[in-house]
Amino acid sequence: QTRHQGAVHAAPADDFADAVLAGLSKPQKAISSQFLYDARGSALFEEITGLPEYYPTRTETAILSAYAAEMVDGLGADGVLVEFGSGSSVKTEFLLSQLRPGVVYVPVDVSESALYEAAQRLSARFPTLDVRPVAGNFSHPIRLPEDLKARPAIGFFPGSTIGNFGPPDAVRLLRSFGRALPDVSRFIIGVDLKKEARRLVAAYNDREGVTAAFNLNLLVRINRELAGDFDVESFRHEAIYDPRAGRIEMHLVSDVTQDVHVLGCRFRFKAGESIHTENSYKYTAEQFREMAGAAGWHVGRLWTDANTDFSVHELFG
Ligand code: AVJ
Repeated sequence: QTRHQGAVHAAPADDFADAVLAGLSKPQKAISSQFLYDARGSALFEEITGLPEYYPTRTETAILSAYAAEMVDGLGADGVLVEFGSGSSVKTEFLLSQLRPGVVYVPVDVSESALYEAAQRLSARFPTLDVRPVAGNFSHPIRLPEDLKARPAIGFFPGSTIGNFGPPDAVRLLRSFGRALPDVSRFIIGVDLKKEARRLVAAYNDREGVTAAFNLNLLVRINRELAGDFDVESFRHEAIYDPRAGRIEMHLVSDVTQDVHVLGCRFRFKAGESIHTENSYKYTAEQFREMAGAAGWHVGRLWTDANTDFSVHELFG
């Protein structure tokens, strides 16, 4: 079995149909993890964040709630907070509650409905906050509103979403965040840390099977949106830790030899053959700092939990 070649890039093809047809045509079938998040996938991910085995969300939340004041110290009333891939902006509230009246919050997300709902909620909770949503995919160049380009800014990228990118892509993404932000900016980013393989695998293979449902939902989505005929029952979720690459890989493994059709194209699976659906890289604090440096950032403070399960880094442009 050669399941370790062929990286899943976080955004080569934005179009779901193109990504699926191209991805299923590769020797190691692979579909980018960005496509796991349809409405059902997003709801299942929310459920994952509350699972006992899935430590990242609760650990990062605890770090943000303890150190929010330090993270945004010095940002004046003319400041801007830019969040990349803001989603529901739940973690952002810790930072927003520490900001001066008049500060502008710019959530950037592909989902316009998520942007709208977050803007409504945050404007109600923080009446003096100026919310200026930007619709866009953070893995493409983002344009800040013209009048904000010379303001002091803090970029925010929580959730260890950076973990979906292997080192070269992570460096490229960090560099593009630097280009999107005003010249002298601070960047606050959450990064999951390397740890015992057993705990990592448990976090991506929970006992309740929520992560399995999250992964298998990709096949349900293909069936619905791309006229697919995947027999979902004949695929199983697999999460493995590759210690050399330092990453969790999620796969959908076919239990049997079978043909599947998507948009009229036929794809063959041998028994045991998989579709690679996600990489979740784990970085030591030193590895992450090295990548940030390679992307042109200066490193600042580092916040972690007592167990050093998760890290929040401060970078400077
Ligand atoms: C949202 C990319 C940070 O890698 O931990 C959770 C996604 N996949 N369980 C992660 C995920 C399976 C998550 N990120």
